[in-house]
Amino acid sequence: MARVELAVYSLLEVFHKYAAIEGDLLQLNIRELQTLLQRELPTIKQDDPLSEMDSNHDGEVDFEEFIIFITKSTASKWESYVRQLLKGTRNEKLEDETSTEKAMTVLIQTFLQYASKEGNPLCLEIKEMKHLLKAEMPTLYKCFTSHHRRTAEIMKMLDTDGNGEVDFKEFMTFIAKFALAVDMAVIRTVASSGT
Ligand SMILES: [Ca+2]
Ligand SMILES: [Ca+2]
Ligand SMILES: [Ca+2]
Repeated sequence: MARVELAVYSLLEVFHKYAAIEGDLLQLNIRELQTLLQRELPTIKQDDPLSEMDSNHDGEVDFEEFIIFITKSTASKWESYVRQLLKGTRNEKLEDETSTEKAMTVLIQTFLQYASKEGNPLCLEIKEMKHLLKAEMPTLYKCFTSHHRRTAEIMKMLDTDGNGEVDFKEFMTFIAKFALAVDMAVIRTVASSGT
């Protein structure tokens, strides 16, 4: 079903849709950023979103800065999601969410679905990690297997603290790296097509 890849593509799409409104096509200026947050992430209240996100202080938000912000926001969404799940107060109302919120929820739900199969229900053990990648990130998985990457090597990329399981934060760090690589590949393709 490739739900994770589709969620990442929709995050890319949202960034570029708003970044292309005016000025630099690959950066969000303050106006574009405010429009994006109002329309796509209405529940996130940010007094000064630009200084929050603009880590290189150039007055604009590039895709890397955007995806890091999304990663952090998804990680805090994960925490409240799991808390509600444990209390049994979780109510699914995906239809009210914007495409960006949906992408974040899909990342959380897909991770949980695979993580809860065995061992720690909130972490991916190696087999769960492999199943998730194979089914939900098939393009990346095929790329790994065509380079003869072993599952243990792939696991090392995700399990950055080396404790033998992938927690949600580690997963989102991996997703951010993947999103950046996809974004760069897309930009390179567009640039080389001479438009
Ligand atoms: Ca910046
Ligand atoms: Ca598990
Ligand atoms: Ca870990």
